Amino acid sequence: MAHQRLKGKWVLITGATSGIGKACAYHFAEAGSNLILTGRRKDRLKAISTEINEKLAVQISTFAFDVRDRDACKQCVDSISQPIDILVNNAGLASGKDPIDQADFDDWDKMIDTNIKGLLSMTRFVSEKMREQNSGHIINIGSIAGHESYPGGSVYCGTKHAVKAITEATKKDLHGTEIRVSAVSPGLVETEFSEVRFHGDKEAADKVYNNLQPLTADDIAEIVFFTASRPPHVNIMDTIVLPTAQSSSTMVHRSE
Ligand code: NDP
Ligand code: 8X3
Repeated sequence: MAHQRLKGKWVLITGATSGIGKACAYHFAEAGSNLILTGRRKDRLKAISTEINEKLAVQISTFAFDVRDRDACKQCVDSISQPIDILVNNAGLASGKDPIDQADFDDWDKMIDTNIKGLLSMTRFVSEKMREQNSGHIINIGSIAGHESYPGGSVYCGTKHAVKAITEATKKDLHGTEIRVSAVSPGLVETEFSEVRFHGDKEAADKVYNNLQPLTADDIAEIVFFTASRPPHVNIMDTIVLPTAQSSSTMVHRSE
């Protein structure tokens, strides 16, 4: 039944070239949803859509652009003629984990421009269309870092707290319409996230997931899919999902 609800729907996923976004693409395609996949890496977008279409006869459009480029966001949304039924605002990153007095300004700009302003641009353009069609669902990927802050995460946590606030305010802005607005807020998920955070330092990235069972991108995609596949009168506001071995941003149990 839940799968039936999403058959033939058009789902726009930002950051579909890796991790959670990519896993979402497969989950929605398996339910028969059509996909609009975006991200900066064009080769990956092509490879993922080819792989999905080898198994599943869904329609897939791809748009390679940087969500920090507002004009490119607008061009992407303007050029989609189908109704956008679901927007998964997933593109995002952590860059660096330095304390506030030592952090790099470029890292800050990247996180703020991508996680907040990129998400806002996509929401701005897509929500305008959704209001016209009086339907749609915006699902923002937040984080446990949007609920509690940790040392070295001042700006990343700040951006994810912003995602929480934006999700709540967007719901209120669209009050009285049929549009749903949700967040999914994961803890530790093993993706390319930590490699990006530590600027390609694979050893530092691997340490994050050492001696614990982290969440997988699939675990989160299932929850995004669950959120999207509720009946139209059900709006899940936020779901915090942690690995069993994690009890807060900083409490992580590692087996010896
Ligand atoms: P990945 O690094 O595996 O994926 C990030 C995705 O975002 C990639 O597809 C990347 O595509 C895209 N992206 C990054 N910057 C931009 C940009 N400027 N423009 C367009 N696309 C961009 O990490 P995750 O899958 O883990 O991260 C996805 C989301 O989940 C992020 O918002 C992250 O903050 C959040 N999250 C992750 C957690 C984790 O532990 N992994 C936990 C909680 C939340 P490309 O490089 O091709 O542009
Ligand atoms: C990603 C999870 O704990 O590294 O949002 O902030 S964490």
